[in-house]
Amino acid sequence: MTLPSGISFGPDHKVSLPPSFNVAVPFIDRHVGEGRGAKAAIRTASETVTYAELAERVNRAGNALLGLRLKPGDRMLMMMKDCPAFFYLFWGAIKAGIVPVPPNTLLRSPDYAYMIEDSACRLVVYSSEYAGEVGPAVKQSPVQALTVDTFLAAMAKASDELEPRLAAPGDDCFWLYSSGSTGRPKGAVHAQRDMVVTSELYGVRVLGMTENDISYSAAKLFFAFGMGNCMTFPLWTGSTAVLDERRPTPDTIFETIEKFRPTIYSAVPTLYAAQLVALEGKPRDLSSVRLCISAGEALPAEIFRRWKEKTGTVILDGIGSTEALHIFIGNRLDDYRPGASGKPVPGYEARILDEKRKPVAQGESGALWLKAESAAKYYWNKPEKTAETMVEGWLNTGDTYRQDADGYYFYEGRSDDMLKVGGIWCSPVEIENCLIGHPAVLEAAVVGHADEAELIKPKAIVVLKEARGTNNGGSAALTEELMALCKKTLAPYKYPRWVEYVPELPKTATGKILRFKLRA
Ligand code: 3UK
Repeated sequence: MTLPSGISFGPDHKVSLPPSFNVAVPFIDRHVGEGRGAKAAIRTASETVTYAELAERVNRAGNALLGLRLKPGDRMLMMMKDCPAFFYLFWGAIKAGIVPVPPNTLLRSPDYAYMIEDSACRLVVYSSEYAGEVGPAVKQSPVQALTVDTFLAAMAKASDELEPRLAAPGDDCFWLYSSGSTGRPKGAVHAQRDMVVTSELYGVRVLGMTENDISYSAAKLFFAFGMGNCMTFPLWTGSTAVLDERRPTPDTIFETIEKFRPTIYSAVPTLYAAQLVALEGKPRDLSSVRLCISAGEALPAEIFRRWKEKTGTVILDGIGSTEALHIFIGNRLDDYRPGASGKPVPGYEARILDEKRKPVAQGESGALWLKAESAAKYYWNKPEKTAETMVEGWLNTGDTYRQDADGYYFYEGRSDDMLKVGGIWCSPVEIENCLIGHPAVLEAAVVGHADEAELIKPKAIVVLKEARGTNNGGSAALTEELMALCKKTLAPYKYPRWVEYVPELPKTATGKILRFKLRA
């Protein structure tokens, strides 16, 4: 692929961008001039959007946002399902200089209320499916809120011409919220430059994506992993993205693959495991897929092996993060190792450091630090978290890693208590607080526990107020109640899959729960 005019990468993979530009131009507007106007940019079960239609609707969306009195630099929260309007809002905002913020759509109203307040956003746009959680959050604040359908009606009346708002490569472009083990979600502020870097270095140089690819991601667009694979990279290469708004299950996924015949498929390990179970019952046609990508949590070697055996396709595992924007250590089709995260993506520098922040000897494990040109600039409103995580141009990933003699990186766990469940962050503290809300519960600790596919899910260890008798007072009925309470209060994927009842929890002298003693 020839790079868009004014953009180049040096021999060290460092990007060079015009001092003043707007990233919507190379990702959206460029394609019409390059002859792709009639080509499908997006395909869904109900429509196909061409590159010419996309460019026009992005302009209308930008104008509609300006018409709602948003000004350059203002934030706009978008809780949206995977649909073409996600592209219109996201890129229309960027082209108008407005900062789009697409949160996880599985969250609950207190999370959204917090994000509305923290971001001081001027507008919330949401798919009507999420009204139950977004509605109560917007009622607590004076912010304007619209459903996507109302916004689409405003777009229809707006002009289809929009001058891009010029910015420097390092100017704020969009945010992504990421959760922490304690405290509230952190808004990672990404610059104009960042999507150019991930698309070229990982999308083109690692995946080998071209104009001829068709991408489909079961991981949703709000997740930087899905956003890269199924929006940013297709738009960068002038290829096609397939969107399915449904909750992904093996059936919906196979149906989508058979119908749209994608060449690149991405999902989190939990979905590959579920698909493998479904493939036992019924063979499916995956012949269009040239490569699969996995991220969010480590892909067990056994899932890699069984998938290859069943489908003939390799799954490329890679570690990415919200802060780095996309995958920075990854396997490649011409160089992979099952069970490993792979090797650093060209242009990204990784270091494994000991407690004194000195590099460990090869083969030893330590904290993984990363230097990335696509790294978030800072966390909004969180100078202390920023100072802890982003140090002299390096990102502290919070992961423990080891590099083998052949140069492959192996994930060895987190340095905090955070869990990845289905590839998405999950704080044990949040689940513990929910469990303590049950009248029978005195104390609770939540840790990660491997299921039959070797994937981590939350397990609760509970002390009851009446902790006497069989099973320390616990029963199957109470376990059901506790699970139901968590499913109702928290994002549904966060409920504990197992509950164990104990007479007491191991603690430090100061009363802090020793979660590591409970991980077994
Ligand atoms: C963990 C992995 C082992 C790891 C993400 C691809 O997951 C993404 O972003 P998040 O901010 O989480 C980042 C953390 O998740 N992790 C992710 N991938 C792997 N651990 N093997 C993996 N392959 O703890 C990391 O620090 O939610 C993934 C692209 C974009 C992303 N944002």
